[in-house]
Amino acid sequence: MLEEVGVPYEAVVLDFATTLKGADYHAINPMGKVPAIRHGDTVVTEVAAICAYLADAFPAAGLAPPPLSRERGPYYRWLFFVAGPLEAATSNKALGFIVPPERERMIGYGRYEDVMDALEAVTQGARPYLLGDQFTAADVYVGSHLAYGMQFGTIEACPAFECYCATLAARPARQRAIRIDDALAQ
Ligand SMILES: N[C@@H](CCC(=O)N[C@@H](CS)C(=O)NCC(=O)O)C(=O)O
Repeated sequence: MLEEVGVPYEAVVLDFATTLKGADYHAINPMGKVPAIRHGDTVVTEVAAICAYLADAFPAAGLAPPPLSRERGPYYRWLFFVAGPLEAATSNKALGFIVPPERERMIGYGRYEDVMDALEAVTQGARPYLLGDQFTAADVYVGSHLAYGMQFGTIEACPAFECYCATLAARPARQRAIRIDDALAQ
């Protein structure tokens, strides 16, 4: 997302066992989890919120539909869908937590299969992005979850996911971000 925004930023790399759990970082995110961003005095945590915040804070990058546009509907819909139902469904599946059928009504995502079907339908309809021609922060977030999930086996690949993710993978910002991550991982 930061690469898509295209403004200079400083990355602070934390260590899982030490600095991530230290007092300095807990003052930023009491959850002791990454990522978090600081923009002036504003701190934002939660990836979906960070993406939405950055898109609004840097409108020149064109990463969100205009505030009063009806396109804000699907834009928020898919950001929140992934932060809630998809994240919970894939985490539970990866850990082997099975929701008994008679309790599906009390779980926000209901059934893992329904979450996947909803995402398959929306990615199948992407032209080529979720909102049509305009690439937005929702594509950054939805696409990252799908690509990561397929890579690590928490999401089963299907042609619609693969085609949508291939479009996103071709973006120069995405390629720069991968190079930055890979360099950090060495
Ligand atoms: N709800 C958070 C989840 C963040 C998250 O899962 N962070 C993991 C990334 S590996 C983390 O920091 N884990 C380290 C830990 O909990 O110690 C978000 O959307 O940003």
